[in-house]
Amino acid sequence: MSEKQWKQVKVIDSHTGGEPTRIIIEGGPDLGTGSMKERRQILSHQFGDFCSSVISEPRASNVWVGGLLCQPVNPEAATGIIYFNSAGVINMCGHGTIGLGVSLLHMGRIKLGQHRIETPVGEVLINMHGKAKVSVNNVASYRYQSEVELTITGVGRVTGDIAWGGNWFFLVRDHNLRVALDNVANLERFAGGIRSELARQGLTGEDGGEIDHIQLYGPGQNGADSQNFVLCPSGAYDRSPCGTGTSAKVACLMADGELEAGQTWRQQSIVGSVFEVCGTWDGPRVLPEITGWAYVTAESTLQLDPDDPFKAGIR
Ligand code: PYC
Repeated sequence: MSEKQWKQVKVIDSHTGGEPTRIIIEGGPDLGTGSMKERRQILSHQFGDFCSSVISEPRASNVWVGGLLCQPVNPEAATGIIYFNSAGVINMCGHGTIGLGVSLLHMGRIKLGQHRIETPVGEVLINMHGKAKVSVNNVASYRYQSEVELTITGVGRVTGDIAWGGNWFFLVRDHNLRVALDNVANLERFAGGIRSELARQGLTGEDGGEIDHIQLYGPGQNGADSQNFVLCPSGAYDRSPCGTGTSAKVACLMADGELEAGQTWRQQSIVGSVFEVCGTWDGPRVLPEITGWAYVTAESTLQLDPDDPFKAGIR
C-alpha cells in the first residue's frame, strides 16, 4: 500500500497497573519471516512513521507502549511481538506482555494456561491465570555493574547499578527524593539528568546497548517491599511497576543476597499498582517471574488519512 493511501489499523488497548498498551492486530507492516530481532530492525529502520502514527499524539501519547503482533518463527509460540513507544522500538516490555496476554484472551486467540511469546530478546512464557491476572517468565536478568558513580550537574554524586531485565536500567536507591506521585516533576528532572550523564560518559550495557531506562526506588506503601519511579526512553514515567525494571531490580537484590530464590518481592509503582516477582537462579543470572493484572480498555480502528498533516503523529 502506498503512503498516499488511506490506511486503517485495528488495535486493542489495555492497561497494566495504569500503564497503557496498544496491540496492533491488523493493518501493520509485513516485516518478513526473520527472527524477531531481525524484524525489530526492519520495523525500526523502515516503519518509524507507522509506529509514530499509532503511538504518538494525537492518537496516543509518550506514555503508551505499542506492540506489533508478528507470525512467530516457532509454530508452537502463540505469537511474536515487537514493542515500541513514541521514541522508537524497545527490546522487551513486561507490562506490555501482561497486556498482550489479556488482549489475546479477550480476542479468543488463546486460552487460560501457559503460552510462548517470541520477542526480539528471546522467548518468554505467559501464564494466564484468569481474565486479568497474568504471570510472565521473563528473559534471564542480571546485574552488569554495581555501585557506578556519576556526578550530575546541580545534584552532585549519584551511585547506582547497571542491570538487564530485557531492557538496560540504571537503578538508584540512595537519593534524597520522595518517590511519590506528587513529586513526579522532581523525579523526572533527576532521572533525566542521570540519563544524560550516562550518555555523555558513553556508559552502556554489556552489549553496548543504551541504558535508556532509569529506575529510582524507595520504601513501599501498604505492604509492598518497594515503590519505584521508572523513566522510560519516551520521556514519560511508567505508571506500572515496570516488568523489565522489576526483573533488573530482583536480579540486583538476589546478587546482593537481599532476596532469596523463590522469595516474593512486591514492587509498587508510582501510582500504587503492584507486581509480584520472584526469581530463580540460572547460573549467574536470574529467571524472574512477574505477576500482574491488566484490563482491556478499547478495541478500535485507527484511521490514517493521507491528508492529515499529523498522520505520522506529532514528533
Ligand atoms: O513493563 O517492562 C515494562 C516497561 C518498559 C517500558 C514501559 N514498561
